[in-house]
Amino acid sequence: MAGPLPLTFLRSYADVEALPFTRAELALVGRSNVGKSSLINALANKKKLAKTSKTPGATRLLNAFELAPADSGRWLMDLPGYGFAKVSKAEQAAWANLLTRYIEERESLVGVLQLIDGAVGPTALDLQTLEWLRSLGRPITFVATKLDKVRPSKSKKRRTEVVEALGVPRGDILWVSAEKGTGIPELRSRIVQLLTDS
Ligand SMILES: Nc1nc2c(ncn2[C@@H]2O[C@H](COP(=O)(O)OP(=O)(O)O)[C@@H](O)[C@H]2O)c(=O)[nH]1
Ligand SMILES: [Mg+2]
Repeated sequence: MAGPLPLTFLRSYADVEALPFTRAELALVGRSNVGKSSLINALANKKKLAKTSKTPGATRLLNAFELAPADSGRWLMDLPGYGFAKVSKAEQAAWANLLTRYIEERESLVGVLQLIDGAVGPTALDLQTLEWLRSLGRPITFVATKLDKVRPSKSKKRRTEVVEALGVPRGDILWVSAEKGTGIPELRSRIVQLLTDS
């Protein structure tokens, strides 16, 4: 299993046109507060590579992280989270537009990691997003986050709930805890495979 991913933060982009040519990109998609930034930090085993927040909605740009070596052109993208109610409708629409355009238009996008909050289970918005990703034919890897917050007595039921809602085989969902490190080595291997196979 893979050790920490050699990721460096490159920069943030406010629109899709500003992105340069790359070889392969993988994007983290999920609702605001699902644990996208924490996951990037866990993958790299660095505390402050990606900004995490108790205040959802802090990430409103396309944040590019590059897998070493420098200029490999293999990127992991932290995208704006969806479904954060505490900002204006106009601002929500702007973030959603950025996310939508990136996913629909980006040619070097080889796959999407869709994050589902394991402590909450799939939301209506998660399922709507999934339908959209499927309609675009984007390859999806499912990651259920915050495993440490699921009580052992509830774990079996929650796993079944996630499997049924997403409509995929049990083995297609990687359960992780950024906090405890559970499942992180497996996810690192998967990411390296996806980014270097292309
Ligand atoms: N217990 C627990 N909390 C987590 C985990 N991952 C993220 N969080 C917390 O969830 C909140 C949102 O995380 P963040 O990574 O900023 O989410 P983002 O909005 O999707 O980037 C923060 O308070 C994190 O500390 C996890 O694996 N376990
Ligand atoms: Mg974030």
